[in-house]
Amino acid sequence: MKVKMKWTVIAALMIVAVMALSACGNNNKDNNSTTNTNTPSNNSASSNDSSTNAAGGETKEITIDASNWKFDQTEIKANKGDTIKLTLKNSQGVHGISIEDLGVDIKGGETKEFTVNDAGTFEFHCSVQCGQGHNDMSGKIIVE
Ligand SMILES: [Cu+2]
Repeated sequence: MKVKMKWTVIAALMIVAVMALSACGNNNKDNNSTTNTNTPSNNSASSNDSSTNAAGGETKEITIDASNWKFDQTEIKANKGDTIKLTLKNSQGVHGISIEDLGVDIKGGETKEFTVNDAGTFEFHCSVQCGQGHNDMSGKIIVE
């Protein structure tokens, strides 16, 4: 009787063990399928990000060097949605950059970050009365 009982107990334990294993297997499959459904949604999220980038969203760091009486860059090109990080460096004299249409007004050594959301040509000019060539100090940002 005792031996038979032992075998019954072992058989029962084995059945429980097999069920537990298969239950674990099912759980793993469920976890995997959950991970799999998460992965495509993550991918679509990142593809949304890249489509935002395709529509613009690039950050352009531009340093304009000003001297008497010119800016070293007078034509800056950007795409709609780009962020422009504009720095003015005065290598000679005292100058500023003002882009009225974009609400930008910086002095030498300053940096202004702004986003261009609309296509167009935005003129900038020196904002400091710097002398005889002051009126010649201008340029434009072309947003396409
Ligand atoms: Cu000036």
